[in-house]
Amino acid sequence: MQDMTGVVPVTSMPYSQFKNHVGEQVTIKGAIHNIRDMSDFAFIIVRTARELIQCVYSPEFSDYRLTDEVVEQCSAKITGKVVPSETRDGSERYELQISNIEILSTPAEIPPVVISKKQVTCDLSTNLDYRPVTLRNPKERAIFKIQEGIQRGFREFLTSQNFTEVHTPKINFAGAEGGTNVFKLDYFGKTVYLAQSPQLYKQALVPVYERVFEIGPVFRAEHHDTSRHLNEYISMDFEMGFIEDFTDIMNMETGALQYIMNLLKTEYAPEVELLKVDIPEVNTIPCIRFKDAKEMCIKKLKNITDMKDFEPEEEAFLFIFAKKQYNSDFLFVTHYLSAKRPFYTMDDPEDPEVTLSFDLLFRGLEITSGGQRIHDYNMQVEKMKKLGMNPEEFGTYLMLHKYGAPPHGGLGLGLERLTMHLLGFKNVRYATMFPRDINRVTP
Ligand code: AMO
Repeated sequence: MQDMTGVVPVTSMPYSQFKNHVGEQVTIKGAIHNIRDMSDFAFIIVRTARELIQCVYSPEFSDYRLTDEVVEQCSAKITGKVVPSETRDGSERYELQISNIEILSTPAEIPPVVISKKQVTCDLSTNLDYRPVTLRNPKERAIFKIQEGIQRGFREFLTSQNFTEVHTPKINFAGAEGGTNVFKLDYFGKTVYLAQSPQLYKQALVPVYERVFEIGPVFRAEHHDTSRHLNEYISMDFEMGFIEDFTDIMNMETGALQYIMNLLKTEYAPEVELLKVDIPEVNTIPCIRFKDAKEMCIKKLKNITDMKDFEPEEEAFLFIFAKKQYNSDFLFVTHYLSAKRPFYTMDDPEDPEVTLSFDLLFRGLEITSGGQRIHDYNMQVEKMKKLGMNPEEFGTYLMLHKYGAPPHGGLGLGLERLTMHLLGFKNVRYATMFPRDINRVTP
């Protein structure tokens, strides 16, 4: 064998390069996505990693003759001459006049769902049942390219702001968020829990790195089948030390969202165009206190029963309010009731009934929770006792406070929820590559 050089040349010519090779023979590798055979010639659409490339077969172009081996979903190496193609709107496009097709692999069966049309038209459940196949549809795969852009933007922005990327354990000694939605696991005879969030660990890392972030899976044992809850989702978290107050966290999130939306516009333009994504302007994000927002909702909407949180119709109303009043798709709601926030949340010293916390609503859906944390040891132990928790069970978490932590805070942003509302989906599963919910653990 020859020595490894560390270089793997791209063997497929990207479509963006075609304009520099008009009249030349080039080679692309991809899957045969669609064949439209017109007896004396055929349009063969080739799906490469991010593009669909139109290739045209005619016996006039070369000695190559199309065979029955060329079927949809076979992998192939196609060689042809780059020529400008005729477009209805006169826009500049190119196609390949095929001079050879080398088959690299052949599918054993025809896919059970049609993926070569503009859109996958089967119902959601069937779409998810055949996910490895339906994801090949350009619109389906574009969803997750956009999702990649969101994560990438979050990562790039925070890295530029001196955050250190970390990975915390997903098998934990306790649930971090309280409530009943925690998965229990038998761990060599001991009961342990799947991480509901990286909360306890990201806080522990503040005295180490000052600013940390994590993008990773978290688990919630949601017992209901809703359009916005998953049992496993990707949480984009950060935590930062030496904050002046919790508005530092909200400012940092605003910066991250500005960066993400800009990145999508520039580097994800093909997917934004394909999915007709309505990218929100993020200039400044307005803030409203929970109490004021609640009063407004009660005045405008009838039958509000939950006084401690928002019901979906209140969130929808708050979106209309933010849009009308501030022309914003985002709205920070602050100072949630202490009774509704987890044990690590800092109460407002001026009014201990409320917390120094916030949610971010995007087009009427909660996509983020965050706030300032308790950093004082005695205060944290007291709060745990008040909530009926046993501080001894949280000994390793409390090392953070016991051995000194700066004022700090952070947030968690649900990746699938942000993707869902950015793309205008009614169900979070459309924005989840391989969803896990109460009825689904495959594929
Ligand atoms: P919270 O529990 O509010 O806060 O979760 C943060 C964000 O995660 C998303 N989310 C979900 N997405 C899909 N399916 C679910 N079942 C689900 N549950 C939550 C939402 C939500 O806003 N530790 C805190 C964050 C922090 O304070 O740093 C936490 O996890 O978008």
